[in-house]
Amino acid sequence: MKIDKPDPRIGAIVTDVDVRLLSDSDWNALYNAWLEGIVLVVRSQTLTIPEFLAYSSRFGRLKPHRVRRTRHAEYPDLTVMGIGTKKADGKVDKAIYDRGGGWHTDSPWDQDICKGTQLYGIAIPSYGGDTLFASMYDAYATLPEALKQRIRGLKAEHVYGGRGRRGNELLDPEDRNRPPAVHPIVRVHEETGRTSLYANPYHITRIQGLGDAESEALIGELTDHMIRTTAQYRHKWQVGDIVIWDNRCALHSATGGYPIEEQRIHWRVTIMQDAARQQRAA
Ligand SMILES: O=C(O)CCC(=O)C(=O)O
Ligand SMILES: [Fe+2]
Repeated sequence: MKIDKPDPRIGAIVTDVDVRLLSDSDWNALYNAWLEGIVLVVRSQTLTIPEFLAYSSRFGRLKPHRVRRTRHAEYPDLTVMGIGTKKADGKVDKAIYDRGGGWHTDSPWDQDICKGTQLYGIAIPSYGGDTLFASMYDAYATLPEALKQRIRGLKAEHVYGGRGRRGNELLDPEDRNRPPAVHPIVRVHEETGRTSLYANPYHITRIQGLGDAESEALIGELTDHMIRTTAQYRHKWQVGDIVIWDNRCALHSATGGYPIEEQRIHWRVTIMQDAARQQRAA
């Protein structure tokens, strides 16, 4: 097994390994490379659904996604991304095509935030469709001191799709108006102990304890800072890539821009950290 880290701040690329046959020491090296690298890419895998789920479960408990209509019928822990980009009338289904576009973390609309998300490349278009990742450790570390002081102790509310409820049409009607989940804007990572910014630009609705205008202004200021970090990794997909990212300390964004007549399909799982760990961190 070979692990490359082109940028020490973000990204680890693993080759020469079959994740079905990992030794204990390779598993430990891989897990640590993920924690340090935030985004871990394992190239050239050939997995069945049960094999992908079994490997994913090594990172933590899997949770079916709130969007029910893209869950796999037989394996609800698995979401299939990218099916149905073209509607029956030939028009683009923007909710499917644009899914994951715009900087965000996954499931901040859930009170238990997820630990990681893992995608497996099944069909990859000939161009476009990259995924971007940004380190929120770096975003926090490079905040001006005055801003660090200002956000200390603040908490923010998040709902699916944020202020515009974007992508809400993917949800079943009974899931569309759930109450917001509340999370601290500054968080300490349960496993690395490092501090990061957690102010999801996409799903955030407001910062508690501030007036509307002040909350909007602060969200804008934090967003500008978060997406400007240079600690970014751009993933160019190949069929057989497994990519897992740490949702506790990174933003990501699908970049779109791939030909509509080509397929871009991924298997996807949401990986949770157990409640006890999260409570300890709170
Ligand atoms: O399709 C992508 O590149 C990313 C999708 C995404 O945001 C997700 O699966 O959470
Ligand atoms: Fe996402």
